Amino acid sequence: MNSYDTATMQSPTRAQERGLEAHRLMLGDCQQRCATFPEVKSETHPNMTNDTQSPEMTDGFHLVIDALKLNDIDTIFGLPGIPVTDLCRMAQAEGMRVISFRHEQHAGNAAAAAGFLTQKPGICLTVSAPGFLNGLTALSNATVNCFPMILISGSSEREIVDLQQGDYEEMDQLAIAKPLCKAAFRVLHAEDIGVGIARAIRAAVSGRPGGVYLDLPAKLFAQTMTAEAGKKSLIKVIDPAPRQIPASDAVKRALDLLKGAKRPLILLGKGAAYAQADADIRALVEKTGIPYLPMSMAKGLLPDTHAQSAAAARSYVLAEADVVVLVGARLNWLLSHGKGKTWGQDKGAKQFIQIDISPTEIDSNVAIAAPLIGDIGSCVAALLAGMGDGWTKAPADWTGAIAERREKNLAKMAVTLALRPSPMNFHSALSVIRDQVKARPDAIVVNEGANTLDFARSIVDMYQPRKRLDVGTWGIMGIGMGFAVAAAVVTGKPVIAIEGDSAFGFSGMEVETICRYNLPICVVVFNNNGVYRGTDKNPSGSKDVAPTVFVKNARYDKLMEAFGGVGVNATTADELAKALAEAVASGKPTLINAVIDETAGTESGRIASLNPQSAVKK
Ligand SMILES: Cc1ncc(C[n+]2csc(CCOP(=O)(O)OP(=O)(O)O)c2C)c(N)n1
Ligand SMILES: [Mg+2]
Repeated sequence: MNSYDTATMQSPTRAQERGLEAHRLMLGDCQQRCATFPEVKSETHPNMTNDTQSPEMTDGFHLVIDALKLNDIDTIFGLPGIPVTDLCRMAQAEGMRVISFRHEQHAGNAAAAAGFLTQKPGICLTVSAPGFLNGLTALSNATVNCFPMILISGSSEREIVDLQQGDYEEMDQLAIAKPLCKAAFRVLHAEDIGVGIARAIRAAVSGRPGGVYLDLPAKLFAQTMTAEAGKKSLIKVIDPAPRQIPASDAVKRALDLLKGAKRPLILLGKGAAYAQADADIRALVEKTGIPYLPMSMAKGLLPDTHAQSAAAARSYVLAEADVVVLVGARLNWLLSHGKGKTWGQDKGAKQFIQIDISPTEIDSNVAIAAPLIGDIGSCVAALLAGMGDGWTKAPADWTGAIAERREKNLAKMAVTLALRPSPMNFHSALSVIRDQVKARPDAIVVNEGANTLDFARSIVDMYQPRKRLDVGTWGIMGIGMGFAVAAAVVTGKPVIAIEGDSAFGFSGMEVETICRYNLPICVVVFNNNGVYRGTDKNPSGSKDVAPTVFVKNARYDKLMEAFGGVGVNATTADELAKALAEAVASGKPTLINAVIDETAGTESGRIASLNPQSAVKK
């Protein structure tokens, strides 16, 4: 059967309007009847709304909303347009929080951050083709970072798309999304919406979390069915992320290895932060006395000021450790793949205990002596139980040697942080932010840039779990405002976004979104006039500036003022401290243009070794 129906042939909006209109009529009819005859409510069958006893109807729009709500999903990050405009409106009308962005990538990043913070899949809603593609970067990034999110995108008509007949925003979105996320589904019939959402939720949060794509063709939204059948078709997902208990022999193998360690080290990754097993992770560190290193988004799982933190002696511990316990941390480029100079290649073989939910992560870069497969909470609990009460603490000569280096490095850093150069450099500006975060440890820090990222990560101490969101596994620019909006929306806590001026540019227009929803976000733009620094020259003599250089002395604070927020131009550490304290205390959307010495940064920040250099001298 040719399934073009007249509604589709005309235009998707007409079809949607009819669906909405039918719903309004039913709603109005019911409200009127209930007001006039209050008793009708109790007498009438719940699925019958009028005197002719025709069954109450529902449609694709409402089934999507009902399915999300049934699964305790109460927020959508998105951007309206055909065919999801009414979905946005109706979701808001039905009590969901709908946060509408200026570009889908930032809505997607917000969904990803919400997923990381809550363990529930964040929802990003986009229009077809271009909107979908804009959201796809975030979906893919979420998958790489193991953040649970669902990108729900409207799409054009299958029959036209598959014959490539040139539909409005024609694109085979499902095929494009599939290799870039953890799972991808399409729903063609309203009665399958419940299953589609259930499958998407499970795929996003179970096992290793990730991004899921859900394709909803325009025609689906106006499809109707009886409310009763619709309700029955929905699925409340039970135990969406089941615990995965590690095998007891694997626990024993890990403990046997750890017992013999002379220079043990614990490495906490963002998987450990995601797990929300904070008390047990802290107990593991403290019971064993083992020094630990947090990856950037695991900072604050234990306060960075903790006596066992080896962050200030990082190179020493990575090179010298003999047994390393990886807790939700992958041996990817961020950890130099577990080998080479960073890991003290001349100092004998290192042995790894790796806790991960995914068995295929093991041996991905180096041999893993003791894999421990399961969810992080269950694995850490099993280790603690296996240790019992008499566990011997890490050797004092090892912890003492680390403490000595740490104190020396911290003292050196304290001197640098106390300096007040003019103009500000990264250290003096970040020392002020460091003090503010210490005063408000519940504030969430969002951080991107190159130098701005690297310096902030090491200078700004975190005190509580899941308070730091940054560029993650890919080192991607553009997460800033999306992450900041999500953090403010899902936690209600103050957010401090520490942004390189280049990094900020990727999502800068979302300051309007921040103002529109009046979110307690203070953006601090580290303005050094460019990518890495503002001093590059164009060697050709033509009038274009160098590719890494921006307009000098730009006033990013004016952007925030344009939408009614507070803008401050800070040229000294004192001005920055005052403006930041006021922003955090007031909760008013604020942007501080922090003027940084344009010569202060270095090319590529701390990953210059990854930057290919030309061998040809011209
Ligand atoms: C999506 C994306 N595009 C480009 C890059 C390359 N890149 C890395 S850092 C960076 C910007 C660094 O400049 P800025 O944010 O001003 O930080 P600064 O070093 O000046 O403090 C860029 C463009 C990236 N990581 N991600
Ligand atoms: Mg810069």
